[in-house]
Order: sequence, then C-alpha cells, then structure tokens
Amino acid sequence: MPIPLMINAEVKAALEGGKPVVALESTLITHGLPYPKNVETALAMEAAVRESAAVPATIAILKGKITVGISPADIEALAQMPAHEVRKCSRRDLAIAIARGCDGATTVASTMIIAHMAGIKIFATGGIGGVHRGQPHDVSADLSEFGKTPVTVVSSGAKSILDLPLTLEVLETNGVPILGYQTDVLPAFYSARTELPIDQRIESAAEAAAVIRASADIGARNGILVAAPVPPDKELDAATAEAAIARATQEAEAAGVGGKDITPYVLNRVSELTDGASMAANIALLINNARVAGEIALELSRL
Ligand code: PSU
Ligand code: MN
Repeated sequence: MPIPLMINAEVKAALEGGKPVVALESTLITHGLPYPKNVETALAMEAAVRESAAVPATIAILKGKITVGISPADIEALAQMPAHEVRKCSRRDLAIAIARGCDGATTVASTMIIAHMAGIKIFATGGIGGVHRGQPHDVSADLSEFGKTPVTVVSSGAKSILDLPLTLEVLETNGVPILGYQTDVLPAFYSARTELPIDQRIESAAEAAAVIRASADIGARNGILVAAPVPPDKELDAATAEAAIARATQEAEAAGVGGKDITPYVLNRVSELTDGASMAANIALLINNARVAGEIALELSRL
C-alpha cells in the first residue's frame, strides 16, 4: 500500500531532483500566532527558505489528507479558522485526523514524521516542545519523536515557557545531538542565551550538513536539533521574558488549562504581558530559522 501523501508538484520535482527542500509546520499558524500575523509569518518563512535557494513545504492535514506543500490559499484558510476547529495533531492524532477527514495542524513531532515519509531531511520551527514547568510528566511528544525520526530541526531551542534543564535531560536520553548555530549555549527562545550547554558549536550551514551526513552514514535513527538564537534586534530581555512566563504559567494552572492547550495559552498570555514584544521575537526567530534551514538544506544537497 502506498503511503497516502499529497506532495505538491514543485516539492515533488525538487525531491526527485535532489534539490534542497525545507519542511515547515502548521501548528504555529493555527495555535501559535493570532491572525493575521500567523499568515504573514508563514508566508515570510516560505520566502526565507526560497531566499536560501531551497523549496519550502508547509505541512498540514487538509480534510484528512496529509499534504506536503500546502498552497498560500490553504495557509490563509488555516490561519483564519478558529483554533478549536483545527485539530492540533501530534503523533497520536495523525491516524484519527486521517480516518475522520479532519483539518489538522501538525506539531514538531508530526511534521517530523511526515517530512521523513516524504523524504525531507530538514525542518524549521520556532521552539520545540519539552517538559512543562512544575509538570515533569507533561513531556511533549516532540522529544520522543527526536529519538526515532531522522529529521534535523532548526529551532531557537525549546520554548522557554518550559523547564529547559529537564528538557535537555530528555533529549539526551533520546540520543539527540544539539548543535549550537554560532552559539556555545542553548538559546532561550525569546532571548538568545541560557547558561545551559549544547553538544557542539557550529559556525556554518556546511558544518551542520556534515553532521547530518555523518548521522545518516552510520544509519542513526534519531533526529538532530540545530539551535539558532533569536536575531539580536528582536531579542527579549531575559528578565522581562522570565517574569511574564512565570506569571502566565501560574495563571494557566489557576485557570485549569492542561494538556495540549497549555502551550498556546502561555504563548498568547506572555505576548499580552510583554505588549507584543515576545510575539515580535517569536516571529523574527521563526523567519531566521527558516533561512538557516534553507542554507543547511542547500549544503546537504551538495554533499
Ligand atoms: N514554535 C513556535 N510556536 C509554536 C510551536 C513551535 O514558535 O506554537 C508549536 C510546535 O508545533 C510544537 C508545539 O510542536 O508548539 C508544542 O506543543 P506541546 O507543548 O503541546 O507539545
Ligand atoms: Mn504538553
């Protein structure tokens, strides 16, 4: 049985010709950013991938069909849908969304799965999921996906609304190398630095591509995290970010927000508490990560 994947013609031609392709996710469109910033950012990420001479493939589930490379009109339609009408699909949701013919937005975990099915090796997002603060058993399915799906994800670390030290421990358990893109420390999503270690600093896209190639050569099944800091002009001061995150996290708990609603709730509340500064940082890092992913995909296609 062939895998039921719809791959758009441009992406298909690029994959068949060994040209660079970058996967992009759709949860940040439906649950991560408000309209119209979500559609503007998704299109700007696609443009940034193209500027790096790679082909973007934004992934979503449209009426139960896994679609690799949705159109700008599909992006606009998803962006306008109320979040509760689009299923936030992690690994566990994929089969359900397909069987029931739902519209679904893909998280980091499910975008990795679909990218791998399509033969795409690089994927850009903002911040991966992780271990939630004060809830050490709320571990994003993103982390276990990294242990079993060989896709490289460019992100600004894990979202700093999470418990970052515990998140690093779970990544280590899953055998996931973290490459710091022009940095020696883990970025903190909205701000550029933490005191937390990464596994290897790299200076260039070519150095990232060399590690990805070596990982494939040894038949490694795990993914790789490339951690790229937020651009300095949009960085949020660490103390401001932390105060807003601490308050938003407490409010989420008091309001009884749980499970997959926590991340969207806290992202939105932090943005309100920082007068939109956190959202500006989030958008800037998303576009930058798309550009970096495009450059890595290009270098990888040359190896
Ligand atoms: N990066 C962003 N905004 C987001 C996300 C990533 O800048 O909204 C999404 C990704 O889809 C990621 C999800 O998989 O947040 C994590 O959700 P959870 O904590 O429920 O696993
Ligand atoms: Mn979670």
